[in-house]
Amino acid sequence: MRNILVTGALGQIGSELTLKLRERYGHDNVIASDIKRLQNSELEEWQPYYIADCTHANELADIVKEQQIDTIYHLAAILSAVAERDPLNAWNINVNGLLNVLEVSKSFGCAVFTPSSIGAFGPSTPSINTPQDTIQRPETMYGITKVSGELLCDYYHKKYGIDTRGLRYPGLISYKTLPGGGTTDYAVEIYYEAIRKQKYTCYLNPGTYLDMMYMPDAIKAAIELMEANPDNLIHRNAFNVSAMSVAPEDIANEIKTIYPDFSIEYKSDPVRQAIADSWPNNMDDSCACEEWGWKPSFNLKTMTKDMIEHLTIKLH
Ligand code: NAD
Ligand code: AKB
Repeated sequence: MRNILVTGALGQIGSELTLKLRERYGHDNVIASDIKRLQNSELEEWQPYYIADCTHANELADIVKEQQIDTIYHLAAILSAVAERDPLNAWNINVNGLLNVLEVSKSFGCAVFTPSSIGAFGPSTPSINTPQDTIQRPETMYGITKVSGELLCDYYHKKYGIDTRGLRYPGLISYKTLPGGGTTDYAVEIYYEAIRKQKYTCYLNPGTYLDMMYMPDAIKAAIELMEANPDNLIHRNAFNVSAMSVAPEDIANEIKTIYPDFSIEYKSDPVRQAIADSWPNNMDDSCACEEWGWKPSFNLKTMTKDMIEHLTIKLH
């Protein structure tokens, strides 16, 4: 039986992963935590819930000890666009927060899942079919924290035998919780605006190809990786995973098959455009396929249909 702690549980991934973990391992065996205080109306849905700041190791240690946690899904982090506005805070949360999780896991023998990102690559990385093992010289603070996180997780596995595992997620698209300030957020916003206004102004230029994935696949990947036979894992902490490589006009064209009057225009934001231009167009995720059987279930067409169906209910 697993006793799981999720940090950053109220974020875009955590709000869906926590529910899935509770379905799979039993509601009370999955403890949600975040730095945010819950509204009264949310309390019942989220219990068991703790307020915990990952930069305070003692707060994590107290929960792990009290709840006899054996597995931590560490999702608390600052995303790429927000990180560029406050790089020191991003370093503190993304790196020192992870170090605290790893130290607590060393003390109490927990397994750790930590997401990395396409942001761990940079302009000198081959951008087409980006290999699993390649040049990683990111030029954003987010990317620097993500490469550091991959290396720290490898270090704690090799030196202390901690069962650390992780994925390089692409941009994630979902309808439940809005993204937390990344470069790929447009790929969520475009669906909301398609339903609300039938038009969208995109902050990335046409032709900006990036890897993307629908949230159900992202959740499936995290759970499958954590359940995989460790003997088969060579790349423990930073598996490339992708479901599709798309540019803004590809999503717009797919939305038009459902809303023929939908239109997109472009007004590039220089900061996010520069970040996107430094990331891969499409990653090679064959190591994830070979080592633990990764296979996405959604493509652009099936994801768009599902997003629009769910958002139509949510927004009306
Ligand atoms: P998010 O911004 O939606 O959620 C992060 C959560 O962490 C928020 O609820 C926030 O309140 C919480 N948090 C912030 N500071 C904290 C602190 N000091 N202590 C505890 N909690 C704190 O992020 P997300 O999209 O859910 O991302 C989760 C992880 O996945 C991150 O490591 C991110 O880099 C990675 N990732 C996300 C995507 C994506 O597209 N969503 C893609 C690649 C990688
Ligand atoms: C971001 O854009 O910062 C995230 C990511 C791809 O890591 N969505």
